[in-house]
Amino acid sequence: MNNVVISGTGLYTPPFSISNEELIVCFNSYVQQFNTEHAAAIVAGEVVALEESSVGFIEKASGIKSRYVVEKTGVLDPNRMVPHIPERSDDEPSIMCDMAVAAAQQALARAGRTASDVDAVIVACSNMQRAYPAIAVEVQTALGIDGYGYDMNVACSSATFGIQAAVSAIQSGQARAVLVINPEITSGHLNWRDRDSHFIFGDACTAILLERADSATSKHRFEIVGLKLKTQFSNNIRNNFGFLNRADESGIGKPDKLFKQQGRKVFKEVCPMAAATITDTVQKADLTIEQINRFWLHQANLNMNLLITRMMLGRDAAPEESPTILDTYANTSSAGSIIAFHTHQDDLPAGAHGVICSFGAGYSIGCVVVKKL
Ligand code: CO8
Repeated sequence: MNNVVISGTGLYTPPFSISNEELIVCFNSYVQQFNTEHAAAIVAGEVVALEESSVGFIEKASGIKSRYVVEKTGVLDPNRMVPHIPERSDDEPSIMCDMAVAAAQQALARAGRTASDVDAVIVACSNMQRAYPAIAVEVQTALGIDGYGYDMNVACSSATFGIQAAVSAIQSGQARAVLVINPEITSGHLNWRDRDSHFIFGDACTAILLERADSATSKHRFEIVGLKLKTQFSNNIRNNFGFLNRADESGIGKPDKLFKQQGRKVFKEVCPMAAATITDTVQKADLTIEQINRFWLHQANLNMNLLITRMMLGRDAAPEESPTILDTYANTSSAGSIIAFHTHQDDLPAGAHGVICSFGAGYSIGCVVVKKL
């Protein structure tokens, strides 16, 4: 079987950033407006008054200071709190395709490859903007790749599960090189009016080029030396948006058609699962956890990452051992661990080992052990 390397990565960062301060001004103005409009019903006990959000809570509970979005005026309008993303005609490239192409071109350039070297495109993310045709096929055509493409969704673990699919295709000889691309427009399916989660997410797109190790020439090669996927069903992170919604009018407009979670339960249940999965995958790669120079962890919550590394190492990880990008990007779902990998890899010497690990809805955990060549 062919050995496989990650030979290049790319990152598209949307043009707009929203600070916690900006977000709170909008959220609290919405709360004040709601409570004023429903004052009589609140006093009568018929409606529960909404509580304000705060910058201090967000930073302490999550470590998030700002997030990028594809459009911010709609999000920050208290009467709207949804991004303005105009529908495009069928003859124009979709917005997800545009983001994917930008990230993919960077990954190809970093790997020293062109479209003619690639046989497949996997677009893997939490939400596709349409059911079909697959975004991946549109991206494949936009990049000029003669091969095949398909979409897949494993929520926050879409990128690592996509890496596994690419590795299998390259190992078996089905493809020479595969692009795995993660366009996350989380701002479109976040409930910006929900105090518990309005601050959590941001938009971004990452791309990863994987290819046969024996023909890769990039300076940025990471060999895949271990890989494990794990899933366990949970309702604690859920989004009930889907094509059957229109078949029951009573559900239209309910908040469960957007992201919802039991954040505290997720925290408690996912941290030990992630720590155990990483430890097991590292051991199966004939390594010890102490031999891992870098942990590119899923970027949902700073306290989660501190706890997971402490559980594995028996001590606090140094900031450079477990890089943080969620402070400026927030949780970009499947793109998070790949943004950390993309932005914090160039200082590693040949022979260094690292772990890319995602965790999220499903539950789903994807762990990839790599060696810098
Ligand atoms: N401002 C002020 N106070 C608040 C706020 C707020 N915004 N929100 C809650 N509080 C208060 C609560 O009322 C509570 O008060 P009290 O103690 O009086 O009851 C107190 O703060 C503590 O509340 P919590 O217990 O909820 O707070 P936590 O410390 O647990 O922090 C977090 C909440 C940040 C949500 C934390 O639990 C967390 O990060 N959990 C993990 C979440 C996670 O990793 N989720 C993964 C989801 S991502 C994924 O799988 C991809 C899905 C697909 C993408 C969807 C895109 C939209």
